Amino acid sequence: MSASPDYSSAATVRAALLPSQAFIGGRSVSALSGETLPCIFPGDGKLLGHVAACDTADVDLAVNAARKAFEAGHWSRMAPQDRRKILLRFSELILEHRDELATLETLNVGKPFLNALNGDIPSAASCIAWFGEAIDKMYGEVGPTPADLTAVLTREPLGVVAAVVPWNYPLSMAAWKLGPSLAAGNSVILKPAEQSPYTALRIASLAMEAGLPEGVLNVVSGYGATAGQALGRHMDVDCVTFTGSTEVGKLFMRYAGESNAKRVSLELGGKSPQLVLADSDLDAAAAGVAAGIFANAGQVCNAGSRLIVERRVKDELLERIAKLAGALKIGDPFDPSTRLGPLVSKEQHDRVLGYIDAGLSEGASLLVGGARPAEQSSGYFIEPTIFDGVRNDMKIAQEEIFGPVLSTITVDGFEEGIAVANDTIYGLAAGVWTNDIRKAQRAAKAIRAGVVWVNCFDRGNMAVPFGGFKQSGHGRDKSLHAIEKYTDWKATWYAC
Ligand code: TXE
Repeated sequence: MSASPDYSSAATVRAALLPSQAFIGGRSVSALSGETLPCIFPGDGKLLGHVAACDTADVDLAVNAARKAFEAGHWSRMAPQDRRKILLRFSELILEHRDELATLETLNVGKPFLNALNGDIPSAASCIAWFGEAIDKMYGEVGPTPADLTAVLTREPLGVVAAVVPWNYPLSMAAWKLGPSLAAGNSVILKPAEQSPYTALRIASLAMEAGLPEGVLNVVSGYGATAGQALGRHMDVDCVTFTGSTEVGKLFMRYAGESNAKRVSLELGGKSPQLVLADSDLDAAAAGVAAGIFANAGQVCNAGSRLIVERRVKDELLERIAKLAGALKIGDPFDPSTRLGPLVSKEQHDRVLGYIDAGLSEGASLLVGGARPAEQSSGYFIEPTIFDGVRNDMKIAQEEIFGPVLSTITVDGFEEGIAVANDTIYGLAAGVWTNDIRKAQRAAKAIRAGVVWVNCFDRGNMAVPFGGFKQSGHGRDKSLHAIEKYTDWKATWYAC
């Protein structure tokens, strides 16, 4: 990186703080095989350190520890009021370690430090607190039965939950799974992505410090094909909750079918449309579209990666989005003025450049960006990129790029816009920009997606569910609906 400090040596200074072991049964442990995996700082591509590369044998240990803890009942049968206190303390400890966790997150994935500090970390803490607060306010049910019988419906934890999460929001995604599954009384094995294990490993000991009994939260760092697959195929895991690619989500359904028919919930990829109608406020739409594709360098499952715009305002809108893209400062993620950090890995960098090439060879026209920024000679940076003249059957309109690349498709009117918006295998999210209330409502009803934002994008809070239609998955994170993923209803009949 040009004229910027050498963060891999800064990281060496902090090396003592970098986690390196998995967390199983309440203890930090190396992988039984002694194998490790490397952690790289995406800002310069240099090695930070190594963490345990767990495989089937370590996963067995973690599942045994989790099962033992579940059966012991210290957590699973603890009064919800007491679980609440521990989760609230856990949330506080995350906040107390906010600087350290944000540093780990930025070192691992290269996102701007201020985003990690003010976004990812507090949002993970508030998620844990939200579910802690919720759990002692949820009631069972009594069935409508004849007078000689009483049927009591109770929500029971499932047992052992495996949470397999990605690298784009490592701690937040972990919290979305941990909050509701732990609150409901389950034992959990968290598998962070191989690119981003640090914060997951660090919070395991914070959870213990908060009072979580040993074995209730285990963290197995490792590769997907080994540790991830071992969890998916394990006969004693009751549920997998996954966020990641559609391809791997389908594998988890297969693993479940080939093992113990465990419950699987999936939050997968997307190709979210941003439908901008000619009557919209173009300044607001441009700001929403730019933020929707360039935030987190486009590595967002609900990134608004397909701009579908009415012809008569297309040029005007693109001019504004291009101006916003040009103003984004790219560079060192620890610099407070940086808005666009690097992509997470060399693999992801190559993949996104490959999509840019595909766009060019399929005949789309490159309006801005399209390459590594000239000033960044190392690290995995890509300029904010806008394609015009995209057809919806092109690769860059159909496949999830997961980088700062916007594909613009021009339409002649509302109906065509809706048809194009829905012409995708995905259905995670969508944005609609219009000042016509009727069109807004018609669009919101017609678009097949789990989340539709009207005249805004990527808004949310913990009380509102998030998840997709179609091949973007099933099951919902956040809100009380998330508890449904980690509990089963038990009907108990009493004869009177
Ligand atoms: O995801 P993977 P990758 C999309 C995005 C991105 C692409 C590839 O388009 O470009 O996926 O990213 C674990 N069995 N999303 O390869 O592989 C893996 O270790 C069991 C969208 O990083 O899906 C990690 O913990 N587990 C997404 C998790 O799956 C396996 C976020 C996610 O990794 C496995 C991330 C296997 N065979 C990527 N292979 C979103 N929805 O936000 C991998 N894993």
